[in-house]
Amino acid sequence: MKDTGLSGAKTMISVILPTYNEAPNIRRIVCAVTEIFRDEAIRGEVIVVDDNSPDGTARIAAELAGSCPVRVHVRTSGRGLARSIIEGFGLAQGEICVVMDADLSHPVEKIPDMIKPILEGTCDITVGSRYIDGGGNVDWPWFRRMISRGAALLARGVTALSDPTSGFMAVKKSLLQGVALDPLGWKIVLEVVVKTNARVLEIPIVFTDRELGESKLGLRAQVDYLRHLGRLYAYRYLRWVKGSDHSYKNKIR
Ligand SMILES: Nc1nc2c(ncn2[C@@H]2O[C@H](COP(=O)(O)OP(=O)(O)OP(=O)(O)O)[C@@H](O)[C@H]2O)c(=O)[nH]1
Ligand SMILES: [Mg+2]
Repeated sequence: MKDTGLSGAKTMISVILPTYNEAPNIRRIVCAVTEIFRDEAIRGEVIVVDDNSPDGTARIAAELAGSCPVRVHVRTSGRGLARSIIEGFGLAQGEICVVMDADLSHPVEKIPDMIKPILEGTCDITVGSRYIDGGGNVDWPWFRRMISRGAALLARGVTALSDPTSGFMAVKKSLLQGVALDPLGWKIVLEVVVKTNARVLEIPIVFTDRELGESKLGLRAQVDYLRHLGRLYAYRYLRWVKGSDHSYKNKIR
């Protein structure tokens, strides 16, 4: 067992996996996260929040409960990625919540790097970034890269995050208490970072395009992103103008 400084820590970690039709990936991701818990002596749980996927994702995840520390929550109304993650926060027993995609695009081996700075008190949130030294994208088509860069540029006015559309984050759960999170759209990382105005540290990650299953990112998601950004700009600047928030962009390290 590696000594990462995490072993012996009493802090519990909840890894939230939102899923919709991830039958080809769910077993691999839950087992991979469980292995990281074991190798790094992390006291952790996995919470699968499934939007009643017709492909049986929830059933497969539930079958793993005998061998992995996994709980499955099936939602039956109001399908939505951000909604699912917000419900996952509510179900989490851990003091730190890690949010990641279930399609193996986010590197599970980075979980220790994501939680360590929070355990050490260096920051309250970590965000996996493809756009800092050591980060990157593998097998991503040029148009996806372009959309990602464009989306980051549009968010510049509300956050200094280099990769605001990243879906990989770790957050101290106590930070979310009393914060009204908007379930619109897909970008819960951006929502949490802007609304909590917390100390954020970016961790380099290499994002790998999904090998199995289908993307759920369509035109609707892009339109929702713009609507979401509009709401975040209004939120940030109204507070700033009213003087209730002096720094309209939180510091990113
Ligand atoms: N609960 C829930 N999860 C969802 C929903 N849509 C997507 N997801 C999950 O959210 C994560 C990210 O969705 P993806 O389809 O991978 O989106 P993406 O990474 O932008 O696009 P691709 O990797 O190209 O598929 C995956 O784990 C999905 O299964 C949804 O409506 N509800
Ligand atoms: Mg994906």
